Amino acid sequence: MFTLDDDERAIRDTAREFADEYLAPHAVEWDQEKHFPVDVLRKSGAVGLGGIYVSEEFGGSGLRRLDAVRIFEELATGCPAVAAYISIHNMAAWMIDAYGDDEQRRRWLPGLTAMDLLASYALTEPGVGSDAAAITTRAVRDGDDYIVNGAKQFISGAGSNDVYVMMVRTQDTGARGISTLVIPADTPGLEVGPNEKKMGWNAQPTRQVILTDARVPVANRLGDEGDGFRIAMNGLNGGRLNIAACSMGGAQIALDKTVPYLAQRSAFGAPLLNNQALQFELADMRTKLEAARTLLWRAAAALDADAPDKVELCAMAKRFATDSGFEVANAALQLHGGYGYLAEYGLEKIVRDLRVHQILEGTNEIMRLVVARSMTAS
Ligand code: FAD
Ligand code: 2MC
Repeated sequence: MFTLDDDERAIRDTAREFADEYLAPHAVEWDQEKHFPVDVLRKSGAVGLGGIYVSEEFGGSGLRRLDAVRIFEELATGCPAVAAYISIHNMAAWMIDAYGDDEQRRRWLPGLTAMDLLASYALTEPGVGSDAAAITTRAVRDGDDYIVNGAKQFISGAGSNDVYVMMVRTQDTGARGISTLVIPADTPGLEVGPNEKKMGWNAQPTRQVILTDARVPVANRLGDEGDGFRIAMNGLNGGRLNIAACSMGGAQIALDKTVPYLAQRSAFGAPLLNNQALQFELADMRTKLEAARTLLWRAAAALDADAPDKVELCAMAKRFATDSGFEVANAALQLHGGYGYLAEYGLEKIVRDLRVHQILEGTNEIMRLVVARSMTAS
């Protein structure tokens, strides 16, 4: 698992070349201007990044989760925020591939894998985040349609996307009363709120989505009524790995910038890099990233193998890699002194982007809850 073969290296290198050419040169500007680079997303679709683990039959790249985490790490070296949006899009596309019927897959996947269509994942609501089984957005059956009413909060890509993979309540039976609908963004009755002002992730929009008597065909439901929570959670297992990988990429590039910086910056008559305290800090940063990457690849392999412990391994990897990634990026900023705090050095942007990875796709407290439950369940 730890020595990449030629194919695996080629996949990883292609993602890095994409990041170097199309993401890194613009990342600071996109952050400052809150620009969502849809043209670049379309380019990423053209090189197979729109459906990384979607089956090839419907335009996907048919790769493994293990390939995906390597890809997202490389993409995030260019811009964690854009890489993370691509990861959410991939999660939504995979849910359609995994739980849709052939008609649904034919209808949505070619556009999604090419990234001609952009997808969002809509679970969270204004009053419901961690306790996802408590969602209240309601879909009531009316002939061949559902009438959907409610609101979704913090929806990444909303307002610039084409489809929502949305979790809605169809029965008052907790987790078992949730269904998943694919809702076109231009559905009458679906409106979006203003782009939220955020600490990071400025290169992708975050908006509230409000549904008022939105009519959605029953034919747009993935799986059966009541399958929605399971579909949402299975999507998130892979999503959590990808977000973890985005933390790795952001932190790795921050570390990569730090070593040459300390070598060329002098204080007290010598390069800062000569200072053993700082060398030890660098050693700890690298060790943290290697440990996190090792766990991440192990969890990705478990998901590929559908191993019985995949859920808790994905949660462990998400928690550990996003905490480690943030700590390493923040340490890199510190080692750049005052320059680390300046936007043009790119480090403060990475720190701001990585901070939210400890919150979304399941907070790191919820990841601990998932791991603890796996240890204490009878
Ligand atoms: P709460 O659930 O209210 O939690 C508040 C605090 O309490 C947290 O620290 C939490 O960890 C802690 N807590 C809660 N329950 C427990 C417990 N049992 N034990 C210990 N601690 C607990 N959601 C989507 O569906 N789609 C998206 O595209 C999306 N994108 C996002 C983008 C951004 C920029 C942000 C900030 C959020 C996004 N989210 C999205 C929402 C995100 O998943 C939620 O914010 C997250 O799941 C936490 O929910 P909450 O904000 O309601 O916090
Ligand atoms: N994978 C597969 N199945 C899962 C699962 C997972 N990760 N987590 C739970 N399930 C199943 C579970 O096995 C159970 O199945 P069954 O009924 O067959 O026994 C069912 O789902 C209900 O699970 P629980 O009994 O554990 O449900 P509970 O309500 O107690 O807790 C919890 C669930 C807290 C783990 C879940 O609500 C959760 O993950 N919350 C965090 C929400 C979240 O991650 N939001 C992210 C939004 S997306 C985002 O942020 C983006 C940026 C896109």
